[in-house]
Amino acid sequence: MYDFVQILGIKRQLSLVFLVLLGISCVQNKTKREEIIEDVEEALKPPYYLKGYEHYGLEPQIDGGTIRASKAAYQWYRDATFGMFIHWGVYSVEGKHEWEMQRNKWQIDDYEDLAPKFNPTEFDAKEWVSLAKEAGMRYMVITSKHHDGFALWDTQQGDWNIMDRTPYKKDIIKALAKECQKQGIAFGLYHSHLDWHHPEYYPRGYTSKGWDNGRPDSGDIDKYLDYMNAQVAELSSGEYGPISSWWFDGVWDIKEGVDWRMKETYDIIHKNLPHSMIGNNRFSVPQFGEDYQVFERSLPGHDTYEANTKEVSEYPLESADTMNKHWGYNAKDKDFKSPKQLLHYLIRAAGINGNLLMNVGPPPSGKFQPEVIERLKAIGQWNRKYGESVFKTRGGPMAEQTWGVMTQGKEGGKTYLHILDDPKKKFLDIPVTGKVTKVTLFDGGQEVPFTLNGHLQIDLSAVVLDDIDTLLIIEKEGELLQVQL
Ligand code: FHN
Repeated sequence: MYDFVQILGIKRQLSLVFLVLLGISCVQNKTKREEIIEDVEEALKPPYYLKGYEHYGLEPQIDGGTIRASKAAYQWYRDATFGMFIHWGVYSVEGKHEWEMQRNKWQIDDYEDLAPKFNPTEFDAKEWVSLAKEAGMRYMVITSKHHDGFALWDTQQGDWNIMDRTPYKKDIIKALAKECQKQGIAFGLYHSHLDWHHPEYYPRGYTSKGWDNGRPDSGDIDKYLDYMNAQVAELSSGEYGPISSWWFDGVWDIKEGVDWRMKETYDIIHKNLPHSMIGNNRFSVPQFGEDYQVFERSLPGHDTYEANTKEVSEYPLESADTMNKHWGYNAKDKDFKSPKQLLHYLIRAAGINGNLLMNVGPPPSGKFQPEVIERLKAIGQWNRKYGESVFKTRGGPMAEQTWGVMTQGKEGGKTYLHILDDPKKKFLDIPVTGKVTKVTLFDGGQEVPFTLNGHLQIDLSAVVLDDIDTLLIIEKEGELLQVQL
C-alpha cells in the first residue's frame, strides 16, 4: 500500500515536471514565433488561395530551432498537384538556353546588351494565367531571378532589372502576382542563389571555372548575400501578394567554404509570409526551414536525373520538368512531350504523392508558343473530365506499378485505379486487400468483374483500354491495404 502511494506521488511529481516543461516550451515557441513574425495578427490572416484550409492550422510550425510554413499551407500544397513553372529573362532574346551567358562565355558588358532587346510587348498576364487555369494548374512559379542575376521586377537593389535596363519597363512579377490573385490561383517564385552577374559573388563557383566574364577577381559573398536577402525581402514584403512557394536554386555552385545564410533568408520570408512554402533544389531531402522536397526532371524516387537523391522524405513533394527539352526558350527545340506523356507524368506524380511543376519557356515576345498552348488546352480537357481522380487525392495504397498507379480522394473519397500502359494481361493483379464491393469504369460506369483472394484481381477481358488512362473506380467498405504479391 505504501509503495503504491509512493508511486502515485512520484507519478504526480513527474506529471508536474512534464507540465512545467511543456509550458516552458510553449512560451519558447511563442517567443520564437513572435521574434520572427513582426505583425502576428496580420501574418496569420489566410491568403486568398488558402480559403477552406484554415481549419488545418494557420500557425507557422515551430520545429526545433526553425520555423516552417503553416499546416494549412502544407495541406493546400499537397492538394494543389499541378503548377506552371516559367523560366523567362533576357536570355530568351538569344533563343538558346537560360545558361546562354555561361555556356558561350559572355562578357558581362556584351550580355547586358541583351536587355535593351528584351521588349515583350505581347506579354499578357491575363492570358498566361488563364491558360494555366485552363490546364487545371493550381499555382504558378516564375523566375524572379535566374543565374544571370537579371531581375524581372522593380527591384530597388541595383539596376540590373526589367525597369532600368529594358524598353519594356513594366514589373512582370507584379503583373502576374496580381493576375493570379484575380483569377484565384496561387503565385510563387524561383530565385537563384547562383549569380553570374553580381561582382561580389565570390569565390566563384564551379560554373565559372575557366570563364573570366569581366568581374573583378575578388569579392565578398556576404555583401552579395545581403543584396540577395534584400531582394527576397522586397518580394516577400506583401507588395507581391502572398508568395505561395519559393523555389531556390543554385547553392550547388559553391559546395564548400560558403555559408549561404539560408536560415536568415528563410526567416525573412516566414516573418511576413508564414504560409509560404520553401523548397530548395539542392538535390537532398528538405533541410532546416524548408517545407517541400524538390525533384528535378524526375518523379520522387525515380532516377531519371542523376543529380537527384533517391531519398524521398515525408515532406510534400514536387517534380519539376520541361515540356520540351529546355527550361528557357530555345527557338529550335520542337521536341515537345505529347499531351499523353505530360498527363502520364501528372497522374504518376499524383499516384506517388507528388506535385508536377510543368515548365514553359516563353519567347522574348511574351506570347506562348502554339505547341505550348495546344498542350495546356489538351491537358485541361482531360483534367476537366477526370481531374477528381488526381486533384485533392493522395497516392496509393498500391505502390506505383510499371503499368499504372492508384489514387484516393482525401477523407473517405473515392479510390481510383489508373491503367496508363497496357498491362498486356487479361487478369490484373492489384496488390491491395480489403472489402471491395464494386469495380466500375469511370467512363460509362460499366461494371468490371473482380475476385478477392488475398489480393484484388480484376478481369479486364471486357474492358477496352483507353489510350491515355483506363480509369477504374474501386468501391469498398473500410480501408484498402497494400499487400505483397
Ligand atoms: O540550372 C538550373 C536550370 O537552369 C533550371 O533552372 C533548373 C530547373 O529545375 N534548375 C537548375 C539546374 O539544376
